[in-house]
Amino acid sequence: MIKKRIIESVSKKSKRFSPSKIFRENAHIKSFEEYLKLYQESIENPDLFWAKQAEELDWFKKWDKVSSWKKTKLECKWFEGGKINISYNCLDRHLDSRGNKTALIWEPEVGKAKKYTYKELHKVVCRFSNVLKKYGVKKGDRVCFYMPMIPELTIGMLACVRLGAIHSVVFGGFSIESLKDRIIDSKAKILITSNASLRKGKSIPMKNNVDAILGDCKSLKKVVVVKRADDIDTFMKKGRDVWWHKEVDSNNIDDFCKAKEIDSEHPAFILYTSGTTGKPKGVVHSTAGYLMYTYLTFKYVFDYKEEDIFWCTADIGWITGHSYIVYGPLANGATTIMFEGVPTYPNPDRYWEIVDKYKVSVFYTAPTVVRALERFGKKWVEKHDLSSLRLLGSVGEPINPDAWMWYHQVIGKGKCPIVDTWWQTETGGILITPLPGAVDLKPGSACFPFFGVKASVLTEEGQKAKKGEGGYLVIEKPWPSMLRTVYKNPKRFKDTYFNKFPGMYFTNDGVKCDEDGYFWIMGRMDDVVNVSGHRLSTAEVEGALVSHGSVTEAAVVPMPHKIKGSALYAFVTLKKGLSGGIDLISELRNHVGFEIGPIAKPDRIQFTNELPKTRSGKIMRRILKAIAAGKEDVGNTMTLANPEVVKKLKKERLPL
Ligand code: 7RM
Repeated sequence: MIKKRIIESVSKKSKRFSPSKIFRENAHIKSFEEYLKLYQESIENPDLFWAKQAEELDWFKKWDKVSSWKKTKLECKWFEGGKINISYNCLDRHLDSRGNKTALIWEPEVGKAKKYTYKELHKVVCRFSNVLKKYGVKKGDRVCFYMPMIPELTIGMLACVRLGAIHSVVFGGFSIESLKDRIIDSKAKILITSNASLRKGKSIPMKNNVDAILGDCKSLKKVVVVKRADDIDTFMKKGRDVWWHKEVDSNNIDDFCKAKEIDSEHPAFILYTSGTTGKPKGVVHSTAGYLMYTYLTFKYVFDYKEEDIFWCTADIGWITGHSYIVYGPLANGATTIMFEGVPTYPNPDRYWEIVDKYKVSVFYTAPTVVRALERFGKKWVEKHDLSSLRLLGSVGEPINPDAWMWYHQVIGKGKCPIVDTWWQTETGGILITPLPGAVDLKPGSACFPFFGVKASVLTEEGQKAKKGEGGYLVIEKPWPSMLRTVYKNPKRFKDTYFNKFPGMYFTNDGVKCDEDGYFWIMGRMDDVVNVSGHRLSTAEVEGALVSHGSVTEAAVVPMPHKIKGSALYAFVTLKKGLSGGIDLISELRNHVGFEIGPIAKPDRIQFTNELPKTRSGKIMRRILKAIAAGKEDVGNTMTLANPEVVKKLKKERLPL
């Protein structure tokens, strides 16, 4: 175990934290020079670099061509001609060397944990693949998951990719309306859900709620239901709904299912994510490139060692869970933890209890969690032995230096490097991050691009920004796990990511690079907001608000929030004759919860007769954002058709 304290060296500009000698010596990449050398190789000769890395995976057939990029068609391909299987790489290939090693630890909210060795996980995955086959699931078919954080979710995903079926996981916290849209868009054949989810020790029905939308989902042939709780009466429609356990445990189901040979570029999964406008888009990820990239980033960013116990606290309904609970860790043969509960139940030391219980060595969470737990004070942390931790990670939003310091000192006891990892649903894996043995950390900076990632900062005009100058973060060339398209919407793929700076991947994040080349991510430049690390679209929330009978117009903006990072602030105008009160506020919040999910409920709703608009009738969200943030100076109001409304809105502003 690494006991030595991290050496803190203070540079003139900002405080830096270097890894301890022991950490460095044991790391895969041991120095900045080593990182730079490999990085340069990966940029100058990407095909050579990636071919070498790809040798670490198991292939049925090796590729003919490492990579190709047709800029005009926006067609990128990796490991073309190769045949591979994600499930095989996550399971079968470990059976000889680590069959009895724990692959998955499932920690329920309350009750007894479950552990699966690689052998056991392989067996249940095979059995469920056979169940899917029995229901006619074939390569390319879509299978939708709407589940709490239970092992069957991981098992089900691995069973899909084993057959080349495309999974689409819908976060269990989204509403059934959101689920319906996603099932319809992807034309899923099968839905896998649970009879209940557990929250604060209570079972909450899930499948019974889902029933309300199933009639509208014509593509669905079967609904497989996991029995999470015994105390819920679950309606099962004959011929359509089946129990997971009955299917999987049936005597007719075989323990083995051969992993299909899948073309490198075959889609592995769709994951819907919020965008600037309208409906969420179905981000499509590939098979070989995605697997390659999550495998490699997991290994280097988390400096993976065979004896590690890795815990990523995300929900699998988000990309972080896909890549760093399921695929990255299992492709490496790691032990990965999946936790069903929340950080504060039954007490605010739940996470630290788990770290202690399983001797977690690498812990990966979001800044919002760090801030929320910091608020409860050190005493909850000090109840537990956290000495197993050797590395910490952060993801989802910029981490403020105060939270970074608390994470570093109180959780990491000053000895664990923190990898602040920047990436997106679309990028499939981590793109900007420190490598923990090689890089001196600056709190709040995601540091440097990963191997093969050509990241740049561009000005509005598309020029390279100067050191210290803010700009747009772009990735100049495809990397293996770049999204391949937006499901059934290539135009949206092009417009969202490749139009602003033709041929380059546009991230929609603002960034600046300092004099030492460190990247500082400044956050979204579009209408996407990160609320407690959950990615939401203000346009979508506005849409939900105006779909309520009493609302005429709505403008939703982010407002700074101490714990959540950002909260949602809604300005709402009502239909003639209506006046807003507490009851309507709670009705509107619930309505948004119903349309999108509880995480999207605005924290504040301010009613107004008018919204500030330009002469051409465009709502000036920039001004509303300043008002919500409580700024005295809201910027230029000259172009407004109704500048007088600003004063009134400022006066009636609702503080947090
Ligand atoms: C992995 C994930 C993507 C957006 C992205 C950023 C923000 C994520 C960081 C970050 C600053 C980070 N996927 N973001 N990580 N900002 N520092 N380390 O979160 O698709 O749900 O969100 O999250 O704005 O564009 S996501």
